[in-house]
Amino acid sequence: MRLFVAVILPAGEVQRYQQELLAAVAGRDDAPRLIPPERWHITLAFLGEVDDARRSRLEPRIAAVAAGSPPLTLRLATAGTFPARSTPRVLWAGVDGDVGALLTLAAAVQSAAAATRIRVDRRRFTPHLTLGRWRAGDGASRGVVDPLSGYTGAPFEIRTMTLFRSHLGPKPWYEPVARWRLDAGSSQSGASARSARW
Ligand code: 3AM
Repeated sequence: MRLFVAVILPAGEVQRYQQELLAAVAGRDDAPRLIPPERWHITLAFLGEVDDARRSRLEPRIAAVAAGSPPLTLRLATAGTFPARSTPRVLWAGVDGDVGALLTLAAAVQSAAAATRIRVDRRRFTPHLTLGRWRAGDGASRGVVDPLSGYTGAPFEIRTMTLFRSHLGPKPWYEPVARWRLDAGSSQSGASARSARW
């Protein structure tokens, strides 16, 4: 199965940013194809195809990472495209706040995957929320970023991280298959990390 680890945003912030996004792209011919808000997430590690045996060795390692990681406070801020200079393919919203801790968390998840012999792409990790994608011939332009670049959202807390299974196809969807609490600093770390598993 195709897996990735990500954090998701509170519904209130998703709703608020969706308004912002729709206002920014409404009526524009150069807008990307938007990702439905129910699929919005901030990827920590893309794991690719993982078989059941590896997944069962991976999960306790990720649980241990979560148990040792503090909750994070983030907010959405700025926007950009990948690639940054040539024809854009991906429109994203940036994050600020506990970005150092988010990078540490992503590196720890990637190490957990590597320890399970899952090959992860360790290219420079830029935390982002993918909002939309352009396909070749879509008439993409970076101008869509301008109305979003001044946005600074309200701070929100990230208290969990999620292992998603990615189902590809005409209507791709992401199935949460495990979720762990970010539990460092909690008085009952070990126990609650285990009970948070589903
Ligand atoms: O959160 P975003 O949208 O940045 O782009 C895919 C998405 O990231 C990424 O994993 C997330 C969930 O699908 N992804 C998909 N295939 C990938 C690959 N081969 C990949 N990331 C790296 N390498």
